[in-house]
Amino acid sequence: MASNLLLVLAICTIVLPSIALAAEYIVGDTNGWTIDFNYQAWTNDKVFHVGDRLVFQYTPPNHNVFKVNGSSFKDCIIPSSNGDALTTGNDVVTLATPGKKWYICGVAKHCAEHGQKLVIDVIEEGPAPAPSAAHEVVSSSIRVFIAVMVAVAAIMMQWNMH
Ligand SMILES: [Cu+2]
Repeated sequence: MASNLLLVLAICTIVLPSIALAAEYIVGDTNGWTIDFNYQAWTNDKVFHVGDRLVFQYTPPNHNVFKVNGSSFKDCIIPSSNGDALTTGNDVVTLATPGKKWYICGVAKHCAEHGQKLVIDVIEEGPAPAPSAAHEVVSSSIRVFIAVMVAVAAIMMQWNMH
């Protein structure tokens, strides 16, 4: 029991920093993935990094998600193979590579007539230089804090045993 706790704390020490560095974005926030929403404005205050995740939330089959190229995005050309669409209504997309990513809804004229399209620019893994330093400080303080907690817990358990 006591050693289980230590194990959990040790795992947290390793895992926490990586969780803190990857962000998850609900596309459109509480509006979700829908028609007549300004996704361009939604992206304005956001910086997307490799490793971050997008979550498209909607009620299927009202919408779906196709990842397309720039020209298909511009002209709302829906891919012919429906198998390429994400359709769960809670579609998680991990941003694996840097560069522009384009997403459109393939249902009816949602893209062409209702602006249900999203373009983002994903930048290289790890935050830009300045924020990076801040993140590093934060995550290493968390690590130190947890390490201290583990040490304290270990000492307290020893006291209890003897
Ligand atoms: Cu749609």
